[in-house]
Amino acid sequence: MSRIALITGATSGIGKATAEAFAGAGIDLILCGRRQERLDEVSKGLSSKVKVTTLLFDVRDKGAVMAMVGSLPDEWKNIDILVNNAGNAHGLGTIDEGDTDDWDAMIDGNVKGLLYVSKAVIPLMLEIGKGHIVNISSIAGKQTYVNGAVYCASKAAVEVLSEGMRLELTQHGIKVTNVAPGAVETEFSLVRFKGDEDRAEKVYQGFEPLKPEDIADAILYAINAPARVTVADITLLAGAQSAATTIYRK
Ligand code: NDP
Ligand code: 8X3
Repeated sequence: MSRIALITGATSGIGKATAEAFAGAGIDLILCGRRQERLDEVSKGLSSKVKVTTLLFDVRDKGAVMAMVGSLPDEWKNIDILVNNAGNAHGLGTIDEGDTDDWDAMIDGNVKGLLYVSKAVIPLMLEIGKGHIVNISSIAGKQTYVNGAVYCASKAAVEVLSEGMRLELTQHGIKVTNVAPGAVETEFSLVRFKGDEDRAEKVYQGFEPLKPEDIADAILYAINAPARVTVADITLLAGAQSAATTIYRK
């Protein structure tokens, strides 16, 4: 029987690459995001390989998360894999000068959003007595960097939530994997710098950043590991990267 995965943030970057990798592995997909056009586009590209359905919601909207996951028809309710990927950085700056709307977006999306989606999906996994949750953290959750305190704090929270979920859920046959990527070229920097393409491009100049597919490969490895193995934590840095902000550029 084929597995079912629910992926948040499937409209772009790591989430989209994960959807593609899962489709290649024959995993049926519940794709989530806030941009219906993008969801339709990704869905159209993959529906020749696997069954695909889409859910449109903002992870920050508790009511919408519960309603949309609750609206899944019975044949989609047996979710085997949840990839909590939706999230972004918003802005880069000191706390005294920080924009509180940016903080809300990061803390509400990266932390509370991940919690809401997990709260909606975990009972479905408990009912079938199995499951796998993959939380996308970041090297920023392990190492704080200048001007990134709030984003780093949001990802440190993801690291702690992964640990907490593993402590709570292992006894119920549900595995939890924390994935912490370094610099991956996606729409991440474009979002962080509010559409400033030149600034976003500079983040990835002078070295070869990770591709979203590299992270998808690691996720696929974790979810395909034998029952006796829990892949608890994976950190992936770019080849030229030795720490969150230490990157050797040519
Ligand atoms: P992208 O900007 O390319 O993708 C972000 C995805 O998250 C989009 O699909 C977006 O979809 C979705 N999303 C963002 N906010 C919300 C929200 N409030 N509600 C629902 N969906 C939301 O960036 P990445 O692929 O790089 O980011 C994916 C994850 O990886 C994030 O958690 C990020 O923090 C993490 N990460 C990224 C790294 C990088 O260098 N790129 C490194 C380490 C971690 P839509 O706009 O359609 O809602
Ligand atoms: C994204 C990677 O180092 O830019 O989480 O924060 S970093």
